[in-house]
Amino acid sequence: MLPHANAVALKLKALIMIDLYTWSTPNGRKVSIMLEECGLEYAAHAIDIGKGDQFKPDFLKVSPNNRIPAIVDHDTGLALFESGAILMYLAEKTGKFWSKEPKAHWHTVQWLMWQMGGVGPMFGQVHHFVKYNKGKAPYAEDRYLTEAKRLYGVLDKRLGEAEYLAGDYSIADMATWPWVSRYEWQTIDLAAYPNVLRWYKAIAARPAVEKGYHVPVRQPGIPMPG
Ligand SMILES: N[C@@H](CCC(=O)N[C@@H](CS)C(=O)NCC(=O)O)C(=O)O
Repeated sequence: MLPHANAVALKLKALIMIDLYTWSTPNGRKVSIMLEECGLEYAAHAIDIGKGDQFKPDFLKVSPNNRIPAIVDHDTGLALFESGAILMYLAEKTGKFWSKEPKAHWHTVQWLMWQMGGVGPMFGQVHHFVKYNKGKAPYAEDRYLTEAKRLYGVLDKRLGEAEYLAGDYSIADMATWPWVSRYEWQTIDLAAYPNVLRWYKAIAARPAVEKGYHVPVRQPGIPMPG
């Protein structure tokens, strides 16, 4: 490489503070939305989980659980997997979207854990059984859809009390919203959950959410109930 080109490449690398390894899924979008919300410089690397990219040795060095998303922060040298941990890390790094006021701080953690332990795994099972394997396991379809509807009810109740999960818009909303954006896959009518619908539309209208939604591959637009 020419010395000048070398210098340009080095400068570009310095600007790209964070490498994001991701795919167009709810867990991946949590992190691209947060990066966009924080205005951090990042490079998105597509890990096509349909083609098995998550099992490639280079990716496993960053994410030994063979799942997206994962990041490498060149500013600190830290590599991280697990979307909830990444959201907390980025919120702490930037001082954004995670209140330091104790009550709001712990409510953010509480709703983030609710998403990580409840919404993500349960809605994921709904996608597996109801969308992709319909008719093969009626018991599992019913079990996971019933649980998803229970979780939608909990979400609707909370959003009837507060504008966002922890009061102000936070990493807890960024973790939950991408899963709700798959409401069609879940055969869920958002009109049945009016507070969720209000919250869903408000978040969808944020420019950073629109940008983060299309990382790493441009998709048809954000699903929007009529
Ligand atoms: N708890 C993990 C779940 C990550 C996860 O399940 N990622 C999926 C895509 S949404 C994946 O990479 N799947 C690849 C596989 O199952 O091999 C997180 O929140 O980061």
